[in-house]
Amino acid sequence: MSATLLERAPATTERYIAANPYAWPFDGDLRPENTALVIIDMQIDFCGKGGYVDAMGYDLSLTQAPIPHIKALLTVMRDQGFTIIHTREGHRPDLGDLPANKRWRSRQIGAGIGDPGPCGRVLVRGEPGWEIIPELAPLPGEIVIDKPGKGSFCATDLELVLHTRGIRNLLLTGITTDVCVHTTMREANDRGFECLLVADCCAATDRGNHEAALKMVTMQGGVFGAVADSPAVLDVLAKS
Ligand code: C5J
Repeated sequence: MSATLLERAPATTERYIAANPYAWPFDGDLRPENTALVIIDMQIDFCGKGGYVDAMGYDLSLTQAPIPHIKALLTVMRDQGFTIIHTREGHRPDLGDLPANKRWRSRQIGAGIGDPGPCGRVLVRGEPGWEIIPELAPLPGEIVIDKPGKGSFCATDLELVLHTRGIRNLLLTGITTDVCVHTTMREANDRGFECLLVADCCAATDRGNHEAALKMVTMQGGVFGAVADSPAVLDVLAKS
């Protein structure tokens, strides 16, 4: 992102969310016009019975835990006219965008991407397991980004969509904290976006990894942005 988006004229009313390690966003310019809620990979494959994460043997209660918190934030941010962006990790049915090493690794752990499973072919676009869970289903008109990798910017039009809408701030939610959420946050931060990771709206397949991912963000004065819980966000939004 060009420096000009960060250097825009300051908002007439500054608003800050209590966050770690700094009150977010850095300049208090928090408005529906310049801010998006990004909900990453809340798909059956990552938090539903019979999906990819279940097939790998991880505890689904971990990746299901953020669902009500995301729902609450989504409801308020929809009502207030913020941009809502959903992402889905998945591959073309012909697997032409699935690197051989990604497929090989997934087969090592018994959840071969592209192979048949209880929710259809694992992580393949159009299959039941690839769908976003009904509780968080996109509304007509909301942006849905299909991505073949962990980051939301690689091989997608997300950056163009954000620039076109004048979005500068991103609230990041979804699963998993240490993989797709973190990769997206790092990619966004390097592009100049101001990022907030909403901790209780994220989860990993391992509790320690979730905690470590949160801590990483807060180093160096907020090396990738800042971390807050959803009540702190809702508190500020309630005052608007
Ligand atoms: C993973 C994701 N963990 N959505 N994907 O493979 O984080």
